[in-house]
Amino acid sequence: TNMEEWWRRSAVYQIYPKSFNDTTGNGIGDLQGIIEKLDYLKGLGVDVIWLTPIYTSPQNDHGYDIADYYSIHSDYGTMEDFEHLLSETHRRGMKLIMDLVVNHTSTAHAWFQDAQTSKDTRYRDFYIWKDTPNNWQSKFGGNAWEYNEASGDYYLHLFDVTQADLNWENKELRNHVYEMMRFWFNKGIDGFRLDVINLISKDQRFPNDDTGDGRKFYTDGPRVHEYLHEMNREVLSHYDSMTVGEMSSTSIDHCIKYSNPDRQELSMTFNFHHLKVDYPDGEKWALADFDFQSLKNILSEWQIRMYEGGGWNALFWCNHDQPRIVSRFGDEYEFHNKSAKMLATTIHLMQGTPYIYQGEEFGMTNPKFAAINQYRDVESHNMYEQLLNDGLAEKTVMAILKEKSRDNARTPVQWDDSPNAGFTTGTPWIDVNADYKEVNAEQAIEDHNSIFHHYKALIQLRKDYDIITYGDYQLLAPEDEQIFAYRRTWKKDTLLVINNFFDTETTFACPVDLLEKNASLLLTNDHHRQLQSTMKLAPYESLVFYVTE
Ligand code: TEU
Repeated sequence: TNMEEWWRRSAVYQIYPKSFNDTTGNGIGDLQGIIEKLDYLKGLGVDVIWLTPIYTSPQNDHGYDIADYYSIHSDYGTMEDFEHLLSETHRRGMKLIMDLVVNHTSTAHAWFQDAQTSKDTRYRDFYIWKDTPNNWQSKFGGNAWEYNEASGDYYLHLFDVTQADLNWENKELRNHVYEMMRFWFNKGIDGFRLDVINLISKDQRFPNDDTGDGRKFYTDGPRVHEYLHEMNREVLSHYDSMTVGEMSSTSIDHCIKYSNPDRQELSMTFNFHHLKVDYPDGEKWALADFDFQSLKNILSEWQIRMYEGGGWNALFWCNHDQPRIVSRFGDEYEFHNKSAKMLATTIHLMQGTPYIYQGEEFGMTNPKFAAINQYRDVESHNMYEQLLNDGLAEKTVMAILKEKSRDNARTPVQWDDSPNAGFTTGTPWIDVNADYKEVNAEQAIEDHNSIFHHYKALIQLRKDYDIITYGDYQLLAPEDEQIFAYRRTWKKDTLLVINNFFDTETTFACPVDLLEKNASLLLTNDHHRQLQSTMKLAPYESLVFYVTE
């Protein structure tokens, strides 16, 4: 197994272009806006930039509904702007990956426009049609089948009604996808993030699901590994690229298969199990504190079993679908700085490739919208209706959205304390978080004790210490109700990572074998100190020691 690939040592920065930086004043971020901020990203130390979809799209799901894979959405700029962005990124020694959305297209895509006209038209078989729908549910609420008047059949849409699922059983469709991927690679991009890629192979019997919503019939489906291996052979193996598969409700066994290099599928996988520890009984649209023991157990199990199986994890707390982590598992008030740093340390020093979502690096928080018309996300609006129909009070529904909506991650990046946080001179497409005068990038760069400088230090540590990339993982104090501590081991080195996840003091007992050796403090969010047998930890204190012989 080759462990030398560049992406194993990289830190990735995710950009949601619509909310990143607007240079035209239309309230929507654009590619020029990204180019303006490349020096900022270089200053942070990131190696790779991932752009969420920038292709031509009706924007019903903000670009995850693609109408044309070969052109740039006009709000974001032109193909020349994209080429300029790519060369400016490369010129600074960074790489760029695109989002590949091929589980579905927009119903505005030319293939679907043709396919919907009749049962025997050219692109009919690129989509999934049935004369009677089964009971599968859309992930955005409601039934997953939509009636099409013109042809008298139903088409499958696992997401929005304007996102029609593609039929991967069709070899011609697959060839079109591979050709499109080559088009982008030949422009010089460095890889892809693959949207819900573990959903592309559906059980062809399309059975009713008597005990669920249908997901067991298409999650990590019957032919998914065959398709990804084919994609690797046809496309990926011909380029020095990285790929990260977004895996919905997946398993460790499948992720080992997706990412073990011997199988020639993908570089690494995202999974979401550690972000469901605040879903009571698995229900996203309900409120609960996060279950700290589950969080430790899930992250540890993925660390250990992916290591043993030769798989590779993408490490992350945040993306454009998740609420802000400091508002979620940290404390955005009294301990904003300390808890954000503690959370960053916890995830960045595990094995895998870390991802930072725009604004996370200086501690952006959930916006706490008070009115339904402040929300933009189709899922939030669907769930608002559904929860009201279920009989919940409006107040309760709004309290749930405030914690759970994907729009929590989608407010404009707060660059400085000028109007609209420096994001736009116009009216932003979604409201700016009211805390931008205190929480913004400019202020964070100036303050050497800021969250930003902590992220920068974590990225640098990964470059300086091989153990972060290669070491194995052991959970310490597994039963402790407040501490998430682990040790990494690599050759003669040990890394000891100690995190207090709560706002009260506690005590950590250091493993005795480490006390005799020479330990140095690599990073903290508190005061400088030595490794001792019993250590009192302040609220949200985080300590990283390096021990070598
Ligand atoms: O998300 C897939 C996915 O399953 C989610 O995280 C989804 O947001 C969640 O189930 C909703 O509760 C990906 C993209 O990241 C997301 O933005 C898109 O909306 C979705 O695919 C469809 O393309």
